Amino acid sequence: MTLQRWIYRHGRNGALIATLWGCSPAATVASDVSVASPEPGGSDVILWQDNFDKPTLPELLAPYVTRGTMQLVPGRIGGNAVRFVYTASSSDNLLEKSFAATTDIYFRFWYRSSPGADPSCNGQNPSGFKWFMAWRAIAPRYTMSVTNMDGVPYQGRPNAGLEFSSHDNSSATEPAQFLSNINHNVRFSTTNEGNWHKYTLHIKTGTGGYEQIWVDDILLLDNSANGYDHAAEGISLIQFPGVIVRWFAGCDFTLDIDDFVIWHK
Ligand SMILES: [Ca+2]
Repeated sequence: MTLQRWIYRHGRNGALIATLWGCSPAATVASDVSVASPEPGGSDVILWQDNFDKPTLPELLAPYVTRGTMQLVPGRIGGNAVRFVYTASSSDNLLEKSFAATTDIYFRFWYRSSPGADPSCNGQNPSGFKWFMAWRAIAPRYTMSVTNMDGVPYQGRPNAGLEFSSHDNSSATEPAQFLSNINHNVRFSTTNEGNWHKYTLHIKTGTGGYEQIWVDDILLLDNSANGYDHAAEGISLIQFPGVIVRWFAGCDFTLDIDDFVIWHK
């Protein structure tokens, strides 16, 4: 086995060990094992971008259809952000945005919850919340959740607790929900300490389509090798940060959103 192949098989730890041995892995190998989340750049087409740095809440919300209770709060890197206040009277909170139908599309935003935020409310609501919904105009939508559900059909292990998951409602073969198959050590329940975290989603519709989710540049979910069926129609509307499937008293929390961008290659 060549050094490069051995490093590839053993990932970052392999590269570190090789470095400690005095070997110098080639730059091309390092890029193979690094899976940073995509960002718009170069010739990419920005479909929508918002830093939420508006002086008032009405101005901030003006470009969107909205639902629920929102507030203007300090932003991630200065400026402002939008806060969604989850309570018994406001458990379905969202921004909605339309754009040209796109079959290979990327979304990125930053989120910050109040410390200890728990959309399952101590497991009473195992469905969690519909975190990010990506709609086709005619065919069924995608529902990206934060959920305690194990997924149907069973994927061989129980949900680790409020995993980021994916579901193409148009698919007959993809589990609902499809769990974080690459890395479930990073979950909503490990990122709810009150700091900002980055969520990145890539959806490719149609034959050969798949979904990928990163949080804080860590690839959590990738079903590109699974060959699930998907409706061909592109995404043309999104809604987030979404509805709590069942609300239980005593679990109020807030969720802040900043620096949202939608793009395609
Ligand atoms: Ca901002």
